[in-house]
Amino acid sequence: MSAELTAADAPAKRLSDYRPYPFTLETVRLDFTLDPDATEVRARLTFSPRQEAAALELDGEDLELVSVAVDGRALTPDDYELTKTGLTIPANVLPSQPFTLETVTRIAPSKNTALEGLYMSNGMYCTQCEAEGFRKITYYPDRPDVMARFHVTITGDQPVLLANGDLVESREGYAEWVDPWPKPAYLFALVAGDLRAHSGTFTTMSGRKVATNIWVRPGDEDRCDFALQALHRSMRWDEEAYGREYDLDIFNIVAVDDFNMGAMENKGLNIFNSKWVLASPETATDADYERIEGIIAHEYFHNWTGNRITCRDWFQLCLKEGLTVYRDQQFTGDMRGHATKRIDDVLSLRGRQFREDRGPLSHPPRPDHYREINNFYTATVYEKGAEIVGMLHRLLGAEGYRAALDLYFERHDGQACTIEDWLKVFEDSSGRDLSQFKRWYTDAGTPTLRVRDSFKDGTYTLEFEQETRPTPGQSEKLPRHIPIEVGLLSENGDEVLPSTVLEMTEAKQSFTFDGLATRPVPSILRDFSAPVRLERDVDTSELAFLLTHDRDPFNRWEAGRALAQKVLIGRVLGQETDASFSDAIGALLRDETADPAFRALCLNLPSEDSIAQALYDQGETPDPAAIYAAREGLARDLASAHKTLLAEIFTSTEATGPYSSDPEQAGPRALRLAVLRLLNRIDGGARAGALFASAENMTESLGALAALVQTGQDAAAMAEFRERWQGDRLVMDKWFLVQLANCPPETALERAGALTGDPLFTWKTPNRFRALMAGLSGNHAGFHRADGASYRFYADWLLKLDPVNPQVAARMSTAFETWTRYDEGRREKMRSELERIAAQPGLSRDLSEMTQRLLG
Ligand code: 0A1
Ligand code: ZN
Repeated sequence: MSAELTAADAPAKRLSDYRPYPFTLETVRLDFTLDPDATEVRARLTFSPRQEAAALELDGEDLELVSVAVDGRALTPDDYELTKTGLTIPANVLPSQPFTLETVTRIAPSKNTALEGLYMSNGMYCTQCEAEGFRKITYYPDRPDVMARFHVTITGDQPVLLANGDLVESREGYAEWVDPWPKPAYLFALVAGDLRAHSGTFTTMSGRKVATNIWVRPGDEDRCDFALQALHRSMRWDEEAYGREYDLDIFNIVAVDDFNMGAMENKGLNIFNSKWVLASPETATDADYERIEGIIAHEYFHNWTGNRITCRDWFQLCLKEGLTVYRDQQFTGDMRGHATKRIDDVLSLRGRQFREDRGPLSHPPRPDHYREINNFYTATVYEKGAEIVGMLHRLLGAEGYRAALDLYFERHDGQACTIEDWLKVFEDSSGRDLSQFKRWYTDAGTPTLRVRDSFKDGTYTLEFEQETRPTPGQSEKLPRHIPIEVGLLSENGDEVLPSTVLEMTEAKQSFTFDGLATRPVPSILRDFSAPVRLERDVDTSELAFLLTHDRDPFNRWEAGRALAQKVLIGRVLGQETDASFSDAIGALLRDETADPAFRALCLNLPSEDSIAQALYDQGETPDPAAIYAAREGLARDLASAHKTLLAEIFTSTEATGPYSSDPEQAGPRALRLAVLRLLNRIDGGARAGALFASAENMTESLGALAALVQTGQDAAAMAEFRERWQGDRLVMDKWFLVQLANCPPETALERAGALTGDPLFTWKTPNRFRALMAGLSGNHAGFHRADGASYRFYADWLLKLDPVNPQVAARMSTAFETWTRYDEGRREKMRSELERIAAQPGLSRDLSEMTQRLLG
């Protein structure tokens, strides 16, 4: 069991230790005979040596080895070395010519609760092999730079038997799949079960017909069409935006209920957490629809950025993830509007990645060491990785970016690549030197960008200074190459300098703009052109001016956000605050020309966690209860100040006609719910109650429920919701989450405790565990109660989950990543919980590494 290996005995892997594999793997034949307790895997691997006298090292974990043969000759245990982590056949036992290794192994998918390798979910077999799960299926060089063509047979009594590639033979109880594209083992997939397909056809740009299927459990067929259409939109978009065509005759997506992550891009056979496939208006929210479309796109886009061109080693993870996230962000922007998409993405970047970067888990997008790679599927690798691609796009322009990507696909198709290969493509296609830019990949930490400005004799000067704090293991930081998009506005709001990208490369650098009649108002870091923390002394009137006049929608929103943050921090610290934020909100509420989704984003107050972070960044110690009170107080004051306008908007945004998740309907609905959240503070939950009673879609139903929970008067609605949806696992996840994330903080822990006793709390299902625990940790003041009781409760559950599913336990431990932000009392309490976890005998490598890093 890998759980017995603790971080203490697992040495860190280092990028600098990379060595190519000494064999070429020519062909792979796998024969599966399925059985819940004893699945037999017969593997025939043909290797040809690339070096003289190299031993054959194969990874393997939790496998029962039945037999090993080389070129048909059975080996005895004296011929090889078998350990907990693999099988080694010494060079003297191997031919110096190409040879075939045949192994037979047995595994027990029904006992696999870690959900890595081959496991079972509701009677269905499925696999998860990224990053290192294939070694739990058979002995194999489980590393992404070993790519091979797979030929797979499945024998089993399930009606549907799926694997990667194209189906070449099938009869009852048997299927044979051949994948013509060489791939690393992490992209292998197998699914077997009683499944139903929702099917379609996609005709590619060269006229080939591709069969598309969404496979689900019986009964879920009517919730698949949105995902199928999203897949077709993604396929078309990748042809149009990147010239990338699909390359097999079939594309399958399978939905499973037990899944550690969101979804997985296995070649031709994507496997999805059912949460990100199944959608109907009654059960999915507008936000779910948008996420489903985005994740379907993400996994599909991996076909080129990840599968056709993969990573040389796991240190390069952001090569495929950063680029693919960037591509899915572009896609969603094209489908649903770029301005709101950018704001959503920046909110999530700051909420997750900046938070990660500011604490003990900070690491470079391309780390140079790790113990457990599963712990590096992080916001830094994904979201910051995407920001870096976005900066390259901005620096090179649309045409330059497309030329670089064309060269990337042309030069590296079929290869396992590095960040160096990627940057070289940009250098070669643009003629630019990107050696300084590369620091974005190799350095951890979020740079702070300080700005000062001055105006004299018609010349306006912007003076920038960048600084990055030390991060774990990296104390000295050199300046980065930062694209700063700016525009200048005149005092009546006209743009006197349209958007321009300034390139900062020095620690301190000034830019001047001549020939101006009056002092302009700067709009800096438009469209959030770089993942930095901007620091500038701006007065509230200038922010209010930008909120009204900026042409750049991101910076308009950003000005409103900065205003809100200023007011909130002022309230937390007991300082005088002025009325400019409330006035600006009033102006926005009256501005019917503004996009409703945009207005909704402006009305949403910064989260308690982000206020805590802002205080910490300013050198203050955040007090969770004071933050909660300040935010509630501001919401109440805004509601009182604008109650008539808000009530009018609440009425006028009521949707008519059948539900659609399109932005045309989702935008006004988002605005309506944002307004409801404010009015709810002064109407005693009256509107929320009425909306809950009349709602016909999950967006409104859940929005109303969240508002009721916030008032503490939700008992009847909660019971009714549970009664109606108890048979629906996805909706019940929402039920668990919504009450904990939104309830008054003093009730959160008690509620969480009671919910763990609910028979529907099936904690071994990752989605259910996450719903409850993320609900609690998302209740900022409830999680950070001063007595530390929530910390203890949370840590107890991590310890309980760890032996069952270490990967999820480790990911959930990030609730503690902000422990250094708080006062001594809370810090000590969190630290002692982390130490208690770290000291647990038999702790998994996953959670052990996380607690050690968290403790620094
Ligand atoms: N590559 C997938 C995410 C993923 C990563 C790891 C997994 O198991 C440890 C599962 C999925 C993606 O980016 O969507
Ligand atoms: Zn991905």
